[in-house]
Amino acid sequence: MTRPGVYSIGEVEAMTGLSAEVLRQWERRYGFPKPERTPGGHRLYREEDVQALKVIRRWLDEGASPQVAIRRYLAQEARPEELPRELLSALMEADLPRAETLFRRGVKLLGPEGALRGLLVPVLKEVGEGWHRGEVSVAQEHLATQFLRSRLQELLDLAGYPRGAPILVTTPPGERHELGAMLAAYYLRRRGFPALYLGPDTPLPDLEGLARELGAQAVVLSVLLPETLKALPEGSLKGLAPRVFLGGQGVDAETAHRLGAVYAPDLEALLKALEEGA
Ligand code: B12
Repeated sequence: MTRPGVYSIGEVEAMTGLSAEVLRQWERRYGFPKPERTPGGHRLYREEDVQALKVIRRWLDEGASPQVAIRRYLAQEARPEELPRELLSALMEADLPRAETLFRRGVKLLGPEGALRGLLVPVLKEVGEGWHRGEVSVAQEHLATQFLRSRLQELLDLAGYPRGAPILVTTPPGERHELGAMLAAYYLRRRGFPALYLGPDTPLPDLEGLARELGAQAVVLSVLLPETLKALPEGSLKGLAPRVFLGGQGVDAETAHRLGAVYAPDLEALLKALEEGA
């Protein structure tokens, strides 16, 4: 006899159609479900386990493998503090459906900006740092960065296209780190600024030409590698657009000033400067 809401393995078998043998095997292999034990060692499953197993059973019937179905379920249930670690592990295992589920859960729990700050940026940094240390292969880094870049692009597209004189957002020539620029474009669009993200590594004459053609109100450059700015002559960013902003970890106020641009220490400061200039 079991307590209400608590079930023996036989009862679970009857309710879910999953055999006792399968339930024990999953527990050994995947650590799920994890029943309590009676003093005599008998397994006791909770109501949540039964509900979870019913969902997983449905996915198996639809053709998923047990491993995929269990991981997908656990991803759906992950707590906010577990999300970065779980997302990183899904990306390192090239399990993109699980990564997708985790990212969507992050957006649901933390909101789009919270998911960018608290999930996407930390995971991207962790992957990049792993690559810099030689612990993550180029192929793994590409797959993970591509996935994260696409999620950011998706949010950028959903942020709409505010009207008005555009703000061109890119990175300086030679700078391939592009997530900072995409993040800046996203923040601007969310605040109603017509930011256009051009992709990274834009030659300055082309940038100036496009800015003139579109009547851009500003150019915003994200800089991670200080070397990309070193070779540029004094005042060389000044004429790109009526206002030129530089931000990111590879630039400081002095360098920005030397090049004829305004230094934005962070995204809030950039928004404020643009609002004031409007
Ligand atoms: C991911 C990453 C990569 C990826 C880039 C993928 C991509 N498509 O973007 C890969 C693996 C390809 C890569 C390559 C390289 N990388 Co790298 N990379 C990183 C890493 C881990 C994260 C950078 C990133 O994208 N961050 C995401 C952004 C959103 O976060 P953030 O930079 O902190 O930005 C915040 C603020 O700065 C601000 N911000 C950003 N941009 C802007 C713009 C404005 C206007 C404003 C207001 C604010 C703002 O907002 C963000 C939110 O808080 C950093 C290390 C680190 N911990 O930062 C190294 C790092 C930047 N890389 C570095 C280097 C050296 C390289 C390589 C040269 C290595 C090599 N030998 O090939 C290449 C160069 C590529 C190139 N030519 O650009 C160095 C730079 C050192 C230096 N000071 O020169 C770092 C610091 C690593 C290190 N510890 O040595 N890298």
